[in-house]
This record gives sequence, C-alpha cells and structure tokens, in this order.
Amino acid sequence: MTPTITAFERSPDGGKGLARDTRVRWALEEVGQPYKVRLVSFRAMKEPAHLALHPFGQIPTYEEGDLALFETGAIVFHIAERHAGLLPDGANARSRAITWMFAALNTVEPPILELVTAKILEGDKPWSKERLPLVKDRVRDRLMEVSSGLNAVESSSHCAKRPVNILYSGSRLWWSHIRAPVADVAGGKPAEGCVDRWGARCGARRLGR
Ligand SMILES: N[C@@H](CCC(=O)N[C@@H](CS)C(=O)NCC(=O)O)C(=O)O
Repeated sequence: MTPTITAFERSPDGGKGLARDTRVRWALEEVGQPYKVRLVSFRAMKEPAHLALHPFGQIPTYEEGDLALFETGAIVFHIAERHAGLLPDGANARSRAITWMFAALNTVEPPILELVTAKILEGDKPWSKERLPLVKDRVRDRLMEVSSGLNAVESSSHCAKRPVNILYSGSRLWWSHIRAPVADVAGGKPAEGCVDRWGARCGARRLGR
C-alpha cells in the first residue's frame, strides 16, 4: 500500500526542505518506496481532521492503510524496520545506528531548536542580543561533540568493512537539519569534520516533490 505523508502547503522556508517532512521523504526515497503527499495549510493543521492524525497539529504525518503515525523519529524507524537499507543487519550495528537516531533527536536537535527560537521568536526582545551568543555557543559545542563522535565512528575498525553511509543512513538523514544552523553558528563558513560532510550530502540530495 502506498503511504501518504503530510507536508506544509506553504513551507516557511520557501521549499528548501528544512521542514521535517524532508526526513520522512528521504527515508522513503532511500528505500525506494513510492509515496503520496497531502499538503496542509496552517489552518487545516489545527482542525479536527488533522488533529485526529497528529495530536499537536503538526506535520509530517504518515498514513498507511489503517495505520497513522506522527513524530519523525517513529515514522522513520517504522520505515527502517520494514525495508532493507536504512539500518544494518547485525544486532549491535543496528543498535548503534538507532543510538545515533535518538542522539540526533534527543541530544542534538534541542539546542538547535533553541537557536531557532532565540532568533525567530525572541529576536526582538531587549535581552536577545546578550542571550544569542550563549545559545550559539551551546549549538557549536554540541556540534563539535557530534563531529568528534562521528569521526571516531568513521575511523573505527567495525565500520571499515561497511560503507559508513549505509551503516548510518538511518541516522545520517537527521543531519539534513543541522547544516543551516551550522552555517549560521560558523558565520556562514562551512564547519569542519563529519557534520559538514554529512550535511553537504544531505543538502545535495534531490527530493521528489
Ligand atoms: N517532534 C516532531 C516535531 C514536528 C514539528 O515541529 N513540525 C513542524 C514543521 S517542521 C510544524 O508542524 N510546525 C507547525 C506547528 O507546530 O504549528 C517531529 O519530529 O515530527
């Protein structure tokens, strides 16, 4: 059955792929699963029909027969469990890849969201100028940690036998959302290390619209 996902009718980024439906599209395209997209307006997202799919009135959602899912982590994990190619076969390698998925959502994304909030929602507050550098520092520190962690993973012997992009493609796709804040934190210059290399691969990926 062809799944249907939801996405913004008018994405605030003008279609650059920064909205979270990108993660789900990526996972589906990576495994070669065709899908349909239903575009929703900001108003429709808060109406009962959409709230029945997503209790927080957000995108993306995922419908497949009588299954309806929300939360990109759960959706991508669902796809990865049903199709080969996103997660490795070996039990330990699989758990490692899932660890990085959780890390992306639970440890890396929060400070990035804080930066987005500080810039977009709080940028006009009198204290914003003082707070912003602190928030940026936290993002930079976290990204440095990610970069060291991924460099260690790439150079470790258990990865040498397998292309890292396959081993980690289930988690790699999360980094698509890191590139913009990285460029921002680094003053527009590319960041060093894995984060930027992976971000570049993510950014270069074509997504069907
Ligand atoms: N934790 C959720 C976050 C979903 C989310 O924040 N979606 C954004 C678009 S990227 C949204 O719908 N924002 C509109 C709103 O919250 O009203 C996930 O990963 O799926």
